[in-house]
Amino acid sequence: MKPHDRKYRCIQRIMLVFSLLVWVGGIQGFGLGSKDESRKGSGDRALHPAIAVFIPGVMSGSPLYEMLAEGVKQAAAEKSTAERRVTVTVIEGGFNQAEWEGRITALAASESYDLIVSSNPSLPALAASVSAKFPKQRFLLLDGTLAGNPQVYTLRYKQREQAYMAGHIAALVAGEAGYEGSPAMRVGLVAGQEYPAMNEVILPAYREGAQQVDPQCTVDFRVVGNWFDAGKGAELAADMIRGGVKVILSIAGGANEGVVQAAFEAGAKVVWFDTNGYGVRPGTVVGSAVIYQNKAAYEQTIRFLEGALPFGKAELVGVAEGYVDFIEADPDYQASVSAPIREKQRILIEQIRSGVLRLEE
Ligand code: RBF
Repeated sequence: MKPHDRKYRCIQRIMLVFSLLVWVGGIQGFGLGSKDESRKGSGDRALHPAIAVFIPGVMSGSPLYEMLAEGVKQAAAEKSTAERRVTVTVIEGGFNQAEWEGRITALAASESYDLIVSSNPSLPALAASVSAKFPKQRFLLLDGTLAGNPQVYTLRYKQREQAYMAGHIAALVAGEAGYEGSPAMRVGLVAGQEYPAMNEVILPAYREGAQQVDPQCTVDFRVVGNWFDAGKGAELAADMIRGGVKVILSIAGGANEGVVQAAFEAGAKVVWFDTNGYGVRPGTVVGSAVIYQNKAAYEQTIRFLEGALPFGKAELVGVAEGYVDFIEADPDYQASVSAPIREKQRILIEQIRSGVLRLEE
């Protein structure tokens, strides 16, 4: 072999090795690129939808939040296949309400979730603010209302119906217990905090329902100041009971436990809100005016996963639509409330269900 041939072969080999290196590097580069894409989520997410459930508070003690997470998870499980995994991440926002907008902004900024689900009357305003900064982020919000924002769908419950049924049973049971010493019947309401849905819908409707039983009935309304302090709940309930209140509606999250304990110790009664609460303290809880938020969360998540959730729309559902109810079919209700009272409550529920009694909002 001539020296210049050897040189030529050598150059050829170097070029071959070089082009192989470029080729392999190219593949690796492409591979890294696609991994990056999936880390950001966009490539993978078209196939595998990701949902964040933001709990404005903590789940424990707040039935609406427990039902929210349950319904979303059920829908995700049902819509997941080997090819299309739907993931659900539940994030507890904690009790510091000043932090919620920052937490939701961070969720949107991560670009990790196709949908942020939450539940609370204060959420639509926060979502409106975050949606303006992140035009691709979409929200499914229950127990609140906002129409006309193309990134937000809301579903609110007819809480006038729910609170009216609670007031009606409270006054019936209080009437049977008697209100010796007081000039007129008084029923109690303990709330976690004051907010428009409480002051403008729930409290007035509770009073209205009680006044259908006794037009002179008044409401002793107390506020815990947070959604967790069971000691404060017990203190407020005990004070009410000393003042002659025999039945208390408790809407105070974790503080409900304190209200029930105080009522039990004093022989007073409690009406439960949002879920079936008879089992919390059988014999003390005499009514359960509920919202089927697990059903709503499940159905609306299914709608989203099918591409059919009407963003921009605000819907309102109640007894007639099957989302608000009063639980009668429970042995603890039947054991702790007399037959004549249950009959009167049954008639009221029937009137609301059939539309004979219309409680518009
Ligand atoms: N309800 C709860 O049970 N637990 C909570 O932690 C809770 N936090 C709330 C925070 C805000 C800012 C507002 C406006 C309401 C909150 N509620 C909470 C009340 C809840 O949205 C609903 O009105 C009641 O559960 C009655 O259905």
